[in-house]
Amino acid sequence: MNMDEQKASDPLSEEGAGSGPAAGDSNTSAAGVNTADAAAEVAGVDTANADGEPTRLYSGIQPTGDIHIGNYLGAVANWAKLIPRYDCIYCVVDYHAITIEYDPDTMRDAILDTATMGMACGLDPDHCTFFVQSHVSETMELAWIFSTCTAIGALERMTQFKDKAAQHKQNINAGLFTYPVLQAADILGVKADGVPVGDDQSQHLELTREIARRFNHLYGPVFPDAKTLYSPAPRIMGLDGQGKMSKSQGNYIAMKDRSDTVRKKLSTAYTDPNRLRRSDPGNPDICNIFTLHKSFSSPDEVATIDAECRSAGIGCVDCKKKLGASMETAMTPIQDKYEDLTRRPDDVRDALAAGADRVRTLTSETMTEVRQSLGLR
Ligand code: AQP
Repeated sequence: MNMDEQKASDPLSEEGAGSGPAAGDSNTSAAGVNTADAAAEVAGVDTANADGEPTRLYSGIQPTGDIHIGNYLGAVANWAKLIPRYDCIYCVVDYHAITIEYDPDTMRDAILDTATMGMACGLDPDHCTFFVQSHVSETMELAWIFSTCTAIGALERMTQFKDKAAQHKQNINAGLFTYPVLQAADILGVKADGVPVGDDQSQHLELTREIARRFNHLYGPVFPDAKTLYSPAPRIMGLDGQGKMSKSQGNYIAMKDRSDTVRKKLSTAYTDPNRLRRSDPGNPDICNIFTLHKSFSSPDEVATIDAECRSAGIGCVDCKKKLGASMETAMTPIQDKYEDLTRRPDDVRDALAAGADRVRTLTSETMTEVRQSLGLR
């Protein structure tokens, strides 16, 4: 399958360590999509590998709904930019998705759809490894072993578990609780030493590092210390201004949404809460619409909007109209690519199968080492 080449920018900033995950300063491509360097983990958090620079990256996305612009800006767009520079392994994490209630009749389509949109967003299987989690069963074996290296107290502290348990009171299952252990097995099974994610995953990745250290301490040095890599926009807020943009909260713009839908959703989106009248000066620093401009609009337009918002030269309605136009420019080629790929589902399936073959080989090699280290075989 031939996909469009992704334009490479330097995706990891060595100086990024210390700059933190603020959604902000960006360079913007002619296509209007943010191409700024990804900042590495915040200062003070242990992230470094022995030689500092990761070589193999792993990350995943759940097939729990439409990929939205939060997933895209926080993760998937960055994954695509990292492809030319690293050995990138990306995954549709269906085993993670079954930790909440779901419909088995639609799951197969949801997995294919997530993979299709991922490819349309630039996860070109000719240049990275892209697969479905449940196609590699060796990872589950590693997850079991890791569960013996994981303190229950550490899992109890996971804020995502607390949030999901509150959202799914009728189904607080053991898989939801041990979700980060499986995530650690996904990452470490392929010995990835870099994990590009949105900032909602920081705590899970700290646990991945703890699990690796515990295993290495008990059984010998097998696993790398996986570094967290943030995109330039690691947290996109929901349109309701109530928290992060989430599939489950319905506060999102889907990558599939065409311009009419985008404009409609933007028209009611939360902005600077202190700007009550058109004549009030606004504060772009606390406006989610401005954050989106930084990801979708050109640097010149961002600078103009910043100045005009602060001086009340532009109102929120016009600001949103400009954002809608920038988003249309950036999203239309992706949507066209997605539609093209939906007409060739077997190409998508074949690419995913090839990806699973490679990951199975890598994880099998790791498991041979792991079983020997454990004294099992
Ligand atoms: N709002 C966001 N801003 C920045 N990054 C985000 N990510 C998710 N939401 C935002 C990043 O997207 C990647 C894939 O996420 P996921 O699908 O595996 O799981 P999620 O974080 O649970 O996604 P949602 O949309 O928020 O789903 P629900 O509602 O089910 O919780 C990850 O790298 C994530 O950081």
